Amino acid sequence: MSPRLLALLLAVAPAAACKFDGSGLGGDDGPGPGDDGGGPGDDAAPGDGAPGVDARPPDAMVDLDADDDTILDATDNCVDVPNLDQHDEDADGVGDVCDNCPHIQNAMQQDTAEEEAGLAPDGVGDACDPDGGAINEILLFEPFTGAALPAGWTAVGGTWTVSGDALHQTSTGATPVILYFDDGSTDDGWTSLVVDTTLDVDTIPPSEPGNSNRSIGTLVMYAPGATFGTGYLCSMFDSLTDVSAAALFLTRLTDGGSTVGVGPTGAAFDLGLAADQTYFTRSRAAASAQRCDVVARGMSWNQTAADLTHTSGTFALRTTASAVSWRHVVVIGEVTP
Ligand SMILES: [Ca+2]
Ligand SMILES: [Ca+2]
Ligand SMILES: [Ca+2]
Ligand SMILES: [Ca+2]
Repeated sequence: MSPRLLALLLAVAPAAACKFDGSGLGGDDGPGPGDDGGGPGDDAAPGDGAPGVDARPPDAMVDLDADDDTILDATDNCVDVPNLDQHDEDADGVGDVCDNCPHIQNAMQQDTAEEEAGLAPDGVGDACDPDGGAINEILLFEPFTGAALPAGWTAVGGTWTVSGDALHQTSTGATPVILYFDDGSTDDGWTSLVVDTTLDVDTIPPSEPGNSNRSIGTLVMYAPGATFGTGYLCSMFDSLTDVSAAALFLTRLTDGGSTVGVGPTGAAFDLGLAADQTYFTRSRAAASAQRCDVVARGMSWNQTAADLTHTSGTFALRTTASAVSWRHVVVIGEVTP
């Protein structure tokens, strides 16, 4: 227990002891349970027969701060995991560090999706579990609470800053800009990676020559390259000059800036990509199947492709001609039992 907390407990001890008297609040007013005297004040030794209220026996003391983070259990949003900052990204009353879906409100923390498959709960809540038939794990939760890019993030073009509990990308030029994550881990035990983001579109510039297309996407299984790298791009795409071209694309990005479409060629969605809107996106890539969802729009695209040649665990955020703020990024890995 911290010295600060101990001091706090000692300061409140006389008031707490009164509760054991049972004869009234506000000092010692006569005989009562646990009271052996009748005089005011508190004597030090339990059961000593001296006037006054006996001190509480040590074994009756309750640890009011189970995780010793100086936030008492009664108000701690993670009772068993120290979290002095009490940050609660999704405002569901459960602190980030103990929330089994830190980005989706699920105050009940239900985790029963694995039951049907005869598996034990995997610690990923039903509200965000990509597959109850597999064992998943939240590999990374980045709420961007600091004042700078967290460790492991690298920009390829663009201006990226962190402030106000979000990551901001403010470049709106026609050239794609990328921010990728790589913590140096080479764990390839995962059969698929899921990347969830919640983002706010801040600005989409008016149509300009060479700047008519705008897109916001996530690259999964990303590997940096000489130009833009490789990976599967789940992207919301919109065009000011051709509304019918607005689409949700799943594309295989090849280094050199070109893409090989594996998404809905010719299938147009009215995406309505616009400023002042919030989107929740989920991108998923496995060795032979990819999926792209923009949940807020009820849109998704599945693709089976066998051309995946890299299994890097890294991922990236990518935009073209759009200023965007990401509230958080969550990466969930999956192991098929
Ligand atoms: Ca605590
Ligand atoms: Ca929460
Ligand atoms: Ca939650
Ligand atoms: Ca689960």
